[in-house]
Amino acid sequence: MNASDLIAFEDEMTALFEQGHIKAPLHLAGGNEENLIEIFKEIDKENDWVLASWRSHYHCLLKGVPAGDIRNSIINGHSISLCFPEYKVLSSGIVGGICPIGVGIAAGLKRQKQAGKVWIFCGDMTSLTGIFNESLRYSLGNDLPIEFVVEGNGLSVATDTQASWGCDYTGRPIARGYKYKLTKPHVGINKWVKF
Ligand SMILES: Cc1ncc(C[n+]2csc(CCOP(=O)(O)OP(=O)(O)O)c2C)c(N)n1
Ligand SMILES: [Mg+2]
Repeated sequence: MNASDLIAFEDEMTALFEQGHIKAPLHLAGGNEENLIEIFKEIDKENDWVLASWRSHYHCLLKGVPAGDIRNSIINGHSISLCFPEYKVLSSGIVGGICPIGVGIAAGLKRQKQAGKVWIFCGDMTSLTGIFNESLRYSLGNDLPIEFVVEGNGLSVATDTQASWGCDYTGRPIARGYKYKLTKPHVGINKWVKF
């Protein structure tokens, strides 16, 4: 999957949404294609788990979930929490919801001496919540096979993260991260759709 493939998928979802085929929240990505492609080069498709947020279409595609399966799940209203456990992909629409789930999976992998690790992808605002920080500290303290990747678009919906929190984890050594300018609205396609 290259950047054009990812963008083409989001364009297709935009069209389906506009035509009223997706009767549920849709969080499109855009502007972070190359960042994710780089990070996914490090991910073991077979053994690693990828846990993402409400904006997870790209993550699913890059992990190897067939585009048709993702499309069907989105049409069925699950864009906000796409889960494909058979491909070791989980996501949640709850801010920080994936963090403790990822810690549990990582603890299980370590205890059972299984291959692979857990990748947690979450937004910059999520990285400032208690649940993220507890999960990160516990993982570091217990040397769990887990990586936290902060996806820094600088926004929490429409609130400037740095201006409201006075800090930002993106790129700090404690958690990895990348910065990008989201080219899409937080949710939806900036148009009213009549169902
Ligand atoms: C527990 C909880 N509180 C509030 C929300 C509403 N909410 C959805 S996305 C979001 C902002 C998240 O910002 P960030 O973590 O930076 O993610 P981004 O969408 O920018 O990638 C909020 C507050 C939610 N989904 N879950
Ligand atoms: Mg954000």
